[in-house]
Amino acid sequence: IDKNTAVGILANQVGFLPTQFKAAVVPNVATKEFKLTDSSSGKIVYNGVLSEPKVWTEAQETVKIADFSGFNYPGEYQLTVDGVNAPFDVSIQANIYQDALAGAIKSYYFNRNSLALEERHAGVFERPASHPDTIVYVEAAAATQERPEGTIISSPKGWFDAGDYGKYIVNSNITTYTLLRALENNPELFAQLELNIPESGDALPDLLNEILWNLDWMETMQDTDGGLYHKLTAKRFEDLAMPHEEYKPRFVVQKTTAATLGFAAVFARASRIAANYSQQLPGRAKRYEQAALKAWAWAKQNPKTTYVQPEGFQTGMYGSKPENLNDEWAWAAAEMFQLTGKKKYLKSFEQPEKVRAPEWGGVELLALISLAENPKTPKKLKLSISEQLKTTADAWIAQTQQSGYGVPLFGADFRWGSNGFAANKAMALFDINRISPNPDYIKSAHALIDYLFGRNPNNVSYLTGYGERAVKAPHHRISAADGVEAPVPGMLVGGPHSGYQDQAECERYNAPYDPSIPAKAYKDHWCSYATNEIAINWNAGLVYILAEMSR
Ligand code: 9MR
Repeated sequence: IDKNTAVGILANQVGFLPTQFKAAVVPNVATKEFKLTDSSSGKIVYNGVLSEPKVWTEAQETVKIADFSGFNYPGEYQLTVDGVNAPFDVSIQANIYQDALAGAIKSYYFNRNSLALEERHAGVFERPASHPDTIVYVEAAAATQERPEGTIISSPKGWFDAGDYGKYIVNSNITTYTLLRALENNPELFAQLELNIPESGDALPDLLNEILWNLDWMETMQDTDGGLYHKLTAKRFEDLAMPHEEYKPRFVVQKTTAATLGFAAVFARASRIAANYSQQLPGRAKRYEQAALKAWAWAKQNPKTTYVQPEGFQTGMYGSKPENLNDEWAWAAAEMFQLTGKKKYLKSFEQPEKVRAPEWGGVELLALISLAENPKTPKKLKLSISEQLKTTADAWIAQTQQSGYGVPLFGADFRWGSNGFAANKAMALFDINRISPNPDYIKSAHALIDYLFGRNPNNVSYLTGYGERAVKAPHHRISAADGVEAPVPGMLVGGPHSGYQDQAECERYNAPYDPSIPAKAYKDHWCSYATNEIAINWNAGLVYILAEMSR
């Protein structure tokens, strides 16, 4: 058997929906067939033919595919291939992703800032309150006449961004927006889904309760002039300790156009959604609308203010170049147009030349989807957007067809946060499929879910707590410091790429890894902040696609 092939049968460890496209990657064996056996009776229930061997350049492996999409009876099975030692346990069930969905949302609760997590909600992950953020200093570059340097503001709540304890508006923007869209697209699902969080049992969906925890924080990040502070962090990343043991003075740092435009997009959307809950959230839709309008006005006055890390600060940047703000403008314009119905906003929308899957620094696709779904968008523009979205998705389908693993992941997709990017690509495929239906888009989206949950060369489910071989040691301070062996569940780790920015750290822990093959450049160890950190934005894409799979 080929040396450069899969380590075993690789497939989705969480399981499959009966209606889902289903496939496993198998090593490049001589055999041409595979079979599914019922785990309890031992009877063969399905015979399939393996694909021809095919290379996936990103993994430098030649593998075969066992496609059993044609088999759709719920149950527990073993997938076996002659010449491969270990069988793979396949689970097929309706609602198979509901637990993972609930877990992926609940992880936001586990990462809440300013709150004590009580045993009845958090179980073994209970912890004292930390980072009240009621005393936060205005840093020099953020100062105004009204709030000179050193002014104290209160900015509680929100979620820790990632493995660190900072709070960053740019990343909160795409995260919150994505979660809002998941809620908006699946009202019935989320009216039912209980998360056992402190607000559970109130008159709002728990997903919305969780989102409000962050919206409440985001509102406090808007300066009196309408601009958004870029971030709220200490000067440096925290030591490895629980949040309540790691508190240093925190600052709101700078105001930027990207943070402010994204905030306008989020609050325009949030305003429309809050209007559906006007009984439970009286006055909220109006307040959010005002916040969005004020943000937009500030951005108009400050169209190119980008982030410059002040002397002495070392926390995350989430920075954009002044010439790269077209996508943020497009996003805010699309949402302001939808909120107000006023065409003037579209003057700030320029159709992009190239469309990327969404990420914190690339949001044009979100603008395009918003405009494609808005009944008021001018017809000609809408047509051209639909065409562009279709071309974009078709290019991804070509990647799927070229990949031995059958996934649309290629080249620069393997960057910091590749798993989050994969989740967002799947999200975009579901979105584009609504606008321009094509079963191949769904097939590729399903393949990406399979990839994240185990059909990958590292043979790991990248979601903590879900899957037989799930990530064990994410770069997440709470998980590493809480004395509980299992990591906090429901968090998607960033995933493989060749950057190896954490080389020194991983060598220090005697846990180096080989960064040369993009899809394999991954280390399940605390040291690997470049491949094994968690982050709220990556999780949001996953929540979105799991909701799509849970209708
Ligand atoms: O997600 C961010 C990624 O795109 C950048 O390449 C990387 C390095 O600047 O930073 C990532 O964001 C981190 C942030 O700066 C601080 N909190 C942890 C985030 C996830 O690693």
